[in-house]
Amino acid sequence: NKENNTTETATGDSTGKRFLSQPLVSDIYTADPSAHVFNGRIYIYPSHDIEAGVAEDDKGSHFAMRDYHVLSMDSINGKVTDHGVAIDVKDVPWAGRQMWAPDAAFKNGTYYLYFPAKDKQDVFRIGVATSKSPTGPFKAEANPIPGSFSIDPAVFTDADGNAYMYFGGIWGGQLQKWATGKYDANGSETDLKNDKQPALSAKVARLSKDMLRFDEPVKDVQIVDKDGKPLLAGDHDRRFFEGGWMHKYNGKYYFSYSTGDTHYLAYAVGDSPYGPFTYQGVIMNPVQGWTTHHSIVEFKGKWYIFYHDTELSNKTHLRNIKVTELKRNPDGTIETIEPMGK
Ligand code: FUB
Repeated sequence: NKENNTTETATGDSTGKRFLSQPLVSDIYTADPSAHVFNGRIYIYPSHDIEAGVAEDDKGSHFAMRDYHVLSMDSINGKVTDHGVAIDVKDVPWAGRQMWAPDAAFKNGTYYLYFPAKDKQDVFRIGVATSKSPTGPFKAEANPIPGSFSIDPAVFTDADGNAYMYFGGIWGGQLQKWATGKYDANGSETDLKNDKQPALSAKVARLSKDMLRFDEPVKDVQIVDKDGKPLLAGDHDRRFFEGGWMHKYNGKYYFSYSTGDTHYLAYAVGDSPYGPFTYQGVIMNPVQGWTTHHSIVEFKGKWYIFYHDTELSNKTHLRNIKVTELKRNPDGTIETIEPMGK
């Protein structure tokens, strides 16, 4: 285990840029932080970025990660412990490459790690691995979750005990290749190329009681505007791209996500875990780096957003995770965060 000190003060790099928060760890590159509070401690399940020497392309081939580390801390400004390798791609029987953004859940004494990876046919699937400890090591199931596809699983457990997986991502995340319900290897590498049609939706499915399977057919996560009309594919400032997350506040369901090529973290609110979700606005303006990805968690009465940028490397595939407070207005709307400071 390694420990790092962290504070939540604004920092600047050698070029004089201002950053709202500083990296939580600096001896490995980390991204896509999914944070949870288990037994009063914060556990973070990030991607572990590496320099794999793969050329950059629109498919995200340069994000060639091979394992996951779990990080933890007992307070937001406290020491961060790196618990080492929790699972390696070589220990996942079905996986070929690219361990992308994971998430975790806890139920009945077992911790579940959910993760996307390309299978041996180079198709993204979502796997699950289990452990009796929040920090692993995690043991992978022999096969990906049946019926799973694309990337970025986020598992939300509602007050009634039902757990739902939100997932999906367009472009390199391959969601557009599943538009007909079957994988089309020759499908577009970006989106459906029809800006006037409703945008591709994130997906949601309730998980089985054992947390290892989908318990129902996968459904669309519909995001609509204030008039109830689906956001269109050409609406790049607002439409879903990847990195979905669900949290509940005052009885409302907040679905938040990245807009990808326009680099916003946006959110939409609904009355049920299935939506529809009405677009509300931007949670975070663009960070340094192409990707933006987050999680939202309540800890000791305050809400926090974990996110990443590229402060340490200034390279889009070598990212570092950060945290800052998430503030809300009295009506439940979220204040927009400026990650480069003010
Ligand atoms: O880390 C690889 C990919 O980059 C994630 O799956 C996306 O959400 C983006 O952050």
